[in-house]
Amino acid sequence: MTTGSLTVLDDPFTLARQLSGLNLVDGKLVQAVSKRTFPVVNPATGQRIADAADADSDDVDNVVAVAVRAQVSWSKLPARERGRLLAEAARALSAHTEEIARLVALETGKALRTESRPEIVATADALDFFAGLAPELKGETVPLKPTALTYTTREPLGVVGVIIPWNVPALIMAFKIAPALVAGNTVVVKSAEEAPLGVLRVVQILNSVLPPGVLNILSGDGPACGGPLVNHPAVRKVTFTGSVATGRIIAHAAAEKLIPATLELGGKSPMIVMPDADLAQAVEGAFAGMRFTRQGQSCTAASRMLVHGAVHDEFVRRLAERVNGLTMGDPLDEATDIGTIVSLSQYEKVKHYIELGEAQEGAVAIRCSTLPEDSALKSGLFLQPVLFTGLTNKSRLAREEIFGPVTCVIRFDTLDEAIEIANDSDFGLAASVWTKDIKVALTTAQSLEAGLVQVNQNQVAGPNISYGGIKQSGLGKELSLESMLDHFMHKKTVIVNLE
Ligand code: TXE
Repeated sequence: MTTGSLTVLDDPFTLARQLSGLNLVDGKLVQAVSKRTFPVVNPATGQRIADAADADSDDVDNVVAVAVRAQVSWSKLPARERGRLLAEAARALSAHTEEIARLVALETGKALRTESRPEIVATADALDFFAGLAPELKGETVPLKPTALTYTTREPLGVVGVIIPWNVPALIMAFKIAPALVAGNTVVVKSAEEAPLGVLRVVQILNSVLPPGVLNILSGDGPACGGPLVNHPAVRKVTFTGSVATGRIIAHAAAEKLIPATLELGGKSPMIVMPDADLAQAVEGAFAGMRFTRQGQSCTAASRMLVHGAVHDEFVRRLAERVNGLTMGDPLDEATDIGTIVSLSQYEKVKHYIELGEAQEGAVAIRCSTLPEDSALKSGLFLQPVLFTGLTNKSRLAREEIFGPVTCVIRFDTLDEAIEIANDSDFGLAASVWTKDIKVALTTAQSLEAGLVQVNQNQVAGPNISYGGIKQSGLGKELSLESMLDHFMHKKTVIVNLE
């Protein structure tokens, strides 16, 4: 099948080889200036599936020059025309959902049915959502004085640097590139080392519709490629999702240049289960909120479950039973619920936390699901989900982002205690409260220190809600009209003297 100028390639191994060693600059697939590459590994088998271009500052200089040139004509297009092109590009992407989902499953280890396919469907939806917001790039008139006409216009910032992680690579990229492009900016993306291929394919497909140079992507090492991108004098805004440590480096660089930076960092999101909660619903919410099907590799993962003593044991029993029912296996197999951890370094990080938890007095580790027996997967980075009980909020497991299938279930006796524990964290990304009492729900939502609070649900989000954390979870907001207007544009005021 062919859509636009690109043929759909359902075999992810062939597609990976075709994209091997390439970046996309000015509408063309090109090697890195140095011609260097690094291997891309399938975490389910440990085998190398392709190489990725190892771009550095020379590539950054080239691509930023391209993006600066392209921005002149892109910003002059009527906003609705930019939106129309992005909507058309989103449709082209939809026709390639299956092949990209398979490629993302192959390089990240995320199961196709439960994670990778829904991600690509959501990616096209996010692009389409922002495409539809093009008519909203409006200014205002201001009643300064009767003898002056005062108005504001929204203007793009210029070239935007986008640095993305590997956990939800295509969707997180869409959250950033879509508002940036509709606003009239041009974009240079730096993909994550672990997942460079799926997003390269997404950008290639979008480029079959968008003018050349408007949307470009490099793969490369964080400091060697992401660093020069952030520091490049012509890059006027940076938007980043990743670790707190890298977020700090990027924030410093942005402060030095005095450009805005949006940072989506980690989380340690609490989920408060009150004794009157519908327990079946809360268990299902815990299951979805912890994102077990993604091996807990989610910044909003409900990784601190605060459960009232009256329902604690039953909650743990039911949650363990629910997670036990999941099938772990080859990410490309439709029967698989849980695939692998993304990389060896993440696998070792998560295992270290599990060992730490097991060494703590009083902690009980409940291991769920069974590792796959398939011998072809014996070198895969499979890890059984673990529920820890008997930990306190002071333990490292409850304080640090593990980014794996490890949950702490902490017992509490009063709502005040639960809120105190929930807020006793360096992070403030998401939180939820589970109760049938509306007053408890609303007062708790008011007291929780988080960018997103959900009541009797978890992980139900969409591109039209504002998203972003407080404390060490980040700076600025993503998604919604607000992110496009406030974070990818500046407001210019014009005063016309009528005297
Ligand atoms: O993150 P990094 P890593 C958290 C999670 C995870 C930990 C480490 O806890 O275990 O971070 O993951 C680029 N200048 N999250 O090592 O290093 C890098 O190349 C510019 C939570 O993957 O932050 C990649 O593209 N860029 C998170 C991106 O930053 C740099 C999702 C993320 O890498 C750079 C991912 C530099 N100096 C990890 N150094 C979430 N909030 O969802 C690295 N990069």
